[in-house]
Amino acid sequence: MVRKTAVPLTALGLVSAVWIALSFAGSLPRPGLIPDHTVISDPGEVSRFLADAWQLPDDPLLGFVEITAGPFLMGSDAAIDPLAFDIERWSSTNAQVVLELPTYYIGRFEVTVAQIRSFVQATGYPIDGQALSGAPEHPASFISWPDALAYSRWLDKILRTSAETPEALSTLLEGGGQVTLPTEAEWEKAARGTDGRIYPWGSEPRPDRATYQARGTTAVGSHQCPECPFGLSDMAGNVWEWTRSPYQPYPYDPTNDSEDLENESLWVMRGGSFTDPERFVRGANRGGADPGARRAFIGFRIAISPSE
Ligand SMILES: [Ca+2]
Repeated sequence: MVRKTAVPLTALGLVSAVWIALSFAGSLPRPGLIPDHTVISDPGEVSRFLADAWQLPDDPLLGFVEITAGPFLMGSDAAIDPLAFDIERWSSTNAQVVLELPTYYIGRFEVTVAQIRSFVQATGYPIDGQALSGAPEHPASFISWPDALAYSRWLDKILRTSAETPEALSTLLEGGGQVTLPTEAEWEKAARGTDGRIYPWGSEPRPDRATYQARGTTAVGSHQCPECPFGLSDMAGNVWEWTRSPYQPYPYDPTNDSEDLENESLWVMRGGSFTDPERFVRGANRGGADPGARRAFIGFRIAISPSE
C-alpha cells in the first residue's frame, strides 16, 4: 500500500517556496549564456553510442550500471558539511541515516539529445523542440517530468521486446526490473557511494570533475572522474536530473516513490546544473520543480529499479 507522510500543506508550501527560490536563484539561465537552438531532425551518430540501439551507450548493458544491494549514508549533517541546506537534514534528532537499498541499475550518463531524438522519431511524442536541438552527445534538457517518464516507459517496452536487446539486459527486465526514473535515494547512493562523501569525487569541490558554474552543458562523460563511485558521469552538474520521488520533507519514505502518483505539486530533481555554484551540485542536495517545468538546466537519467 502506498502510504503518504502527512505534511501540513502550509509547511510544505513554505519549504518548497523557500527551496525553489534558493534553487532557482542559482539556476536561472542568464541572458546570452544559453546558445541558440536549431531543430535538427537527424538523430545523428555519435561514437560512444550505438545508432542501431536507440543511441544508448556502447556497453554490455547499454549504459546501465549495477549498484549492488547494501547500505549508504543519506542526508547531510551541517556540522560536517557547512554548505548543507536544512531540507537535507534527516530529522530533528538525526542529521543523517543509514538506508539499505536492494540492487538496482542506473545510467552511466544523463539521457542525451540523440536518445531523445531516437524516441521522438519512433513515437512522434510531442516534445519541446528545444529538447531536440542540442548537440547529440549533450544531455537532453527542456524535458518535463512527464516527458522523462514517457521516455522511460518507451525504452522499457522497447528493451523488453526487441531482438537487439543484450541477453543480460533482457534477463534483468524479465527478472522484475523496470526502466524508470531513479528514486531520490537511488540517485543519492549512486552519486555519493557508500562512504558519505559530499561530492561524487570526495568532500571538496573540484571544477575539473564536473560541469558547474559554466556557460553551458558539456557532452555527457566529458570529465574524467576516477574517484567517482560506480563509474558514473555528471552526477554533479551538467543538468539537474528528475527523480520519481515527490518533493517532501525528510524522513524519506520509499513507499511514496512511484510513477503513478497524481496531484504532486513538485518532484525531486538532483545534482545541480551547469549554471549552479558548488553548493547545489553536492550529492545530498534536493531540488524541487513543477512537473511541467521545461528548462535549459533540467534533464534526467534512467534507472532499472525493482518493480513496485
Ligand atoms: Ca547531472
